[in-house]
Amino acid sequence: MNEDLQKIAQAIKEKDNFLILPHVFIDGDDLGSMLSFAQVLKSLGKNYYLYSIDGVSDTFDFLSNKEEIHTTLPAGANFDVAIVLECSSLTRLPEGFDLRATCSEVINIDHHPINDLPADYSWIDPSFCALGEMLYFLYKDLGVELNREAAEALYTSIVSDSAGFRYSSVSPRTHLVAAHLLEILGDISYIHRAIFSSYSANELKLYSMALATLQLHHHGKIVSAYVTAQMLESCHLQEKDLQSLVGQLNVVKGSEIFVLFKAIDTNKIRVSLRSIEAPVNTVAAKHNGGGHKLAAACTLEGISLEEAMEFIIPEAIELLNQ
Ligand SMILES: [Mn+2]
Repeated sequence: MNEDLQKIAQAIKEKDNFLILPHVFIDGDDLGSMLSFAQVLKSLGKNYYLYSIDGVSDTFDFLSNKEEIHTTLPAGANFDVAIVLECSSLTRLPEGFDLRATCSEVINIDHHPINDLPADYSWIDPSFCALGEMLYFLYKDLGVELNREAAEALYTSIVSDSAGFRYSSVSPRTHLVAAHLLEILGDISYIHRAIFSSYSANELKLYSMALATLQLHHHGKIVSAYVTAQMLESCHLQEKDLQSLVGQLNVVKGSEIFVLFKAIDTNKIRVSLRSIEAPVNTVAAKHNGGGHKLAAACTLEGISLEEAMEFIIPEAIELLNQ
């Protein structure tokens, strides 16, 4: 049995008041993880508060109990334990939020390879394709029978982070977990449709604008595109609506690395990297970013979009030449 997991399960059994929070720019994996955790803590008779400054995007409107997620903390809030979800460092927490002042103990769970969050209990395992897949085993250890809501939330986590079981991070274990969730849920087609086939007209408009900036580098092995604040504004969208855009670049035949440049804040260029095989987190790490081998991100400050491209594209080329 996994020792880190067991220690976390024990800590959860002993405490009563929990704060559950993900990193900023919450994604489907965190959302499903938070909502499933809520169901599990409820069945254990614990008190909990779900906190994400980003709220819940329309994509996930189908999730039961999504209204349990709060975008603010009550004044003077204090908890026994914070359960921090895939947060590689304190800088990934909401600005101005003091983790230690708010929570006596910190549980840190992540499936990203690099995680330096100071915590009392950490369980970090990059062999899982989603945090939701990890949590399935924690809930099992806690002896909790998953209800429909928890199964729906966990399935959403796994499907979101694996792009519908398409990534190399998916293992036989992923499918075994999904099979059990499917037994509980019955029909899951509505989850796939909501996540992968539910673009708004504004989103499609933005995608067409971003695709118009498409560039091929290094004999078509690297694909890049960019989005500006003006594009977002003209489509009435926000940065959080861009999460799946970089994945849309992964359709060019023969391409291996996909880079999306986001020139949204003044003097800051956020870069999302995706890859078929090359470890793009090494490129992100050069600029104090992080992520998985095949999905990483970094922020370049004080430079223009053109300069950011001049930095990143040669580094991506170098990676392919290694
Ligand atoms: Mn994840």
